[in-house]
Amino acid sequence: MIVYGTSISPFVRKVLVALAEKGIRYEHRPVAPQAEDADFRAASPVGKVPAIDDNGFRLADSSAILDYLERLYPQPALIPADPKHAARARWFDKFAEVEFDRQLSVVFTERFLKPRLLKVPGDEALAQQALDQNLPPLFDYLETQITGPFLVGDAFGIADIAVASPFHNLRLAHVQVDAGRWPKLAGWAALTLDRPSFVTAIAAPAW
Ligand SMILES: N[C@@H](CCC(=O)N[C@@H](CS)C(=O)NCC(=O)O)C(=O)O
Repeated sequence: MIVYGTSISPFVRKVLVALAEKGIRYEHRPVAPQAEDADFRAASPVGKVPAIDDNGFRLADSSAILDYLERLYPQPALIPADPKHAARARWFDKFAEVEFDRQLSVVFTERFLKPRLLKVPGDEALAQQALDQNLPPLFDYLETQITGPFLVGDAFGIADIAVASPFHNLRLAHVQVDAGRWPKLAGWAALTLDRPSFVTAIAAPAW
């Protein structure tokens, strides 16, 4: 299986973590979003990362890819069997992308991507607004949801993968979750990012 996409993308990281959790061998091609690479563009019609090519079966979108991996390699399960747990896991997967990553990517773009990679100044006011106003309500919500080591049920799964993945981008932007204000969230994020699968995914090449 070929996995396309830079490892600094939280969505690519989701796929790399799931592959590591399931012990699936893969070849990683760390292309940038919208790269001209023809094989990548064949797998990702709109040029977003991640995408995969599994012996000619091409697929984009981290959630679709995680569903595919789960059907192909059911063990260890990353999507709960219990209907309510499965539905909540999907909710967190969507929450991570639609609510959480949208705000967090402002911080990541202005404090990391622009100054460090694109070599242009970031808009610090935008980053600070996301940190002061937009992210805290989302952190407040997550703080109420954490009752143990896993976000849903009693096993690690896609909810943990999807929500923890963008937290590494906060680290890249030198932002720490305030453990005084959100102790459960800070503890859960640190524990999850320390899992061997996350360590492997984070160490994967970015370019
Ligand atoms: N729903 C997609 C989102 C993927 C996504 O937005 N990836 C970003 C990088 S983090 C991207 O490729 N952006 C390029 C673009 O929007 O043109 C997924 O879960 O894979």
